[in-house]
Amino acid sequence: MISRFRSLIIPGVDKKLLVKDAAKLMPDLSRRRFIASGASLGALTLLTGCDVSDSLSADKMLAQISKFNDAVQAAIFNPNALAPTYSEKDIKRPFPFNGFYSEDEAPEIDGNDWKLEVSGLVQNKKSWTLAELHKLPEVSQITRHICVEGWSAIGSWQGTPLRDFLTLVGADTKAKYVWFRCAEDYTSPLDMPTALHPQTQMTFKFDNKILPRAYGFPMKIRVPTKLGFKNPKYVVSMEVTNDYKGGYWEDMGYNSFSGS
Ligand SMILES: Nc1nc2c(c(=O)[nH]1)N[C@H]1C(S)=C(S)[C@@H](COP(=O)(O)O)O[C@H]1N2
Ligand SMILES: [Mo]
Repeated sequence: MISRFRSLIIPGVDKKLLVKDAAKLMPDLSRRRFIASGASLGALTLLTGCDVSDSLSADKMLAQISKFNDAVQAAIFNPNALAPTYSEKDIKRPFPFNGFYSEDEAPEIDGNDWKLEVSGLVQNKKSWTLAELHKLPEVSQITRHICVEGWSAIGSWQGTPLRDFLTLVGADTKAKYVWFRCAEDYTSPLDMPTALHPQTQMTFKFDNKILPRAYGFPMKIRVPTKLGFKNPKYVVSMEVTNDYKGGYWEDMGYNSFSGS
């Protein structure tokens, strides 16, 4: 639906001006972090919790930013801060699809053949079948997914906390990154504190049903404290590493930080 070439048009809002105005209102540390993360509309949405889809919420966003103080700033940049959660009625149906191709070109994976490769700084380097992964304890979250391209939507995801899986495979949690590779060669590095964040999830279901092809069957990583591009879908391998191996969007200039 949305390609990386699509320019974003919000009725009544000049995106560039809004981002500029918001940056001006921020305290120094926030502004530096915001600019380092790419100063996108998505990052603004993540910082303020406001969804800029019209001029009304743009005003709300600026009001929110102008209320920033040191305490708010500390909470925003605390790696343990929880992303807000929502209720059933807030879930967006149908949930938007996004990829660097259209939905009918999304990878089609046979769950019987698929395996998750676990490698790098882990004690147990075995590959996992889908049946094995489905036996892991399941938790549910209703959180907001925020895309750097300027849209956001609330969804419901079920799966197992990534930190529990990392413990299970004996990962070196002092390593710097968990690096994900996807079926279509999309890649994304996740910093270890975020990989160990309580809401970061190995996701197998969307809205309590097996993850549809559009949203990353058979497995995605749900990271509600980061922008959407740091939520890899169609994951085929997970490597625990101290090396920064880059990622699809990261290599195009989006800062790897991209989140709280
Ligand atoms: N493998 C893979 N993962 C990906 C992408 C992609 O193109 N390929 N796009 C990212 C981006 S930019 C977004 S916004 C979300 C979209 O997830 P959704 O289709 O579930 O809304 O997936 C992220 N993960
Ligand atoms: Mo995105």
